[in-house]
Amino acid sequence: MALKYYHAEPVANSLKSMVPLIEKGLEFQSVYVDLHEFEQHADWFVAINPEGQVPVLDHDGHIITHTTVINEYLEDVFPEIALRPRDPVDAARMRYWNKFVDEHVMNHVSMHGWHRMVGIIARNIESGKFEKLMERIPLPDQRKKWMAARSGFSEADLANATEKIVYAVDKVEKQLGATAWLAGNAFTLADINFYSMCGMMVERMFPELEIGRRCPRMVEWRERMNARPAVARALAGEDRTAPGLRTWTGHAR
Ligand SMILES: N[C@@H](CCC(=O)N[C@@H](CS)C(=O)NCC(=O)O)C(=O)O
Repeated sequence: MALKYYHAEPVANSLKSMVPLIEKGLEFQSVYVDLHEFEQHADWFVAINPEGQVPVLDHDGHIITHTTVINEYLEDVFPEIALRPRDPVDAARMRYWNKFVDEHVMNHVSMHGWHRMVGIIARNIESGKFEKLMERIPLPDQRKKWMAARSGFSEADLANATEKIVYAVDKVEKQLGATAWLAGNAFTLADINFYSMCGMMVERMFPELEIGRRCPRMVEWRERMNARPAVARALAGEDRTAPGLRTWTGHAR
């Protein structure tokens, strides 16, 4: 049995499937894909994932993509340490939250992240070179996102994204008033999902929301997440996302 996990820095999607791998005590080979070098669009990587995105799980040669799919796959194949409730009603609750995070949270937090961070990377690349890099991006929407990051997202789009994030944190806060974890009284993939996409960084990204005051239960939940050894181990991976740390050198494997 061999597991290989292709990923970038331990944040957002790359973190979201790394935590279950570690929670389940699975041995896996970690393969770092350098987004700053556009390795996700290089031939060697697109041969593995034609969509040119991280993360990717390779299980004995079976390629699994998209974090929610990867995480459910891990539950199906390695059920011993369960992160999905065995009770179908509770499992449905977990999937409700996963759907909410995937469809209504991830893209909005991501837009702010791209605006602040990826924008710096994109603007550091000289014209001509940038357009060439864009041609290699397999997903049309992803190409548009890179171009928007370079020119800057509109104020209206950013404000709309913030509004959706406020709705999401208030919704989570309310849920945590009723249950200890998002999908009920057990820690599940839904907690890992919201934490990776929003919960771990919402205060840092949006100080103006005063999350500490607005969402005290979410802050307490986040501390419980941080205290999990698997989360701490995943976060200990090298983080090279800070803008300015890297500039594009133009060589892709
Ligand atoms: N729905 C996908 C989203 C994957 C995704 O957005 N990956 C980002 C990193 S967090 C990526 O590869 N970005 C680089 C790019 O698209 O150029 C999943 O759940 O895995």
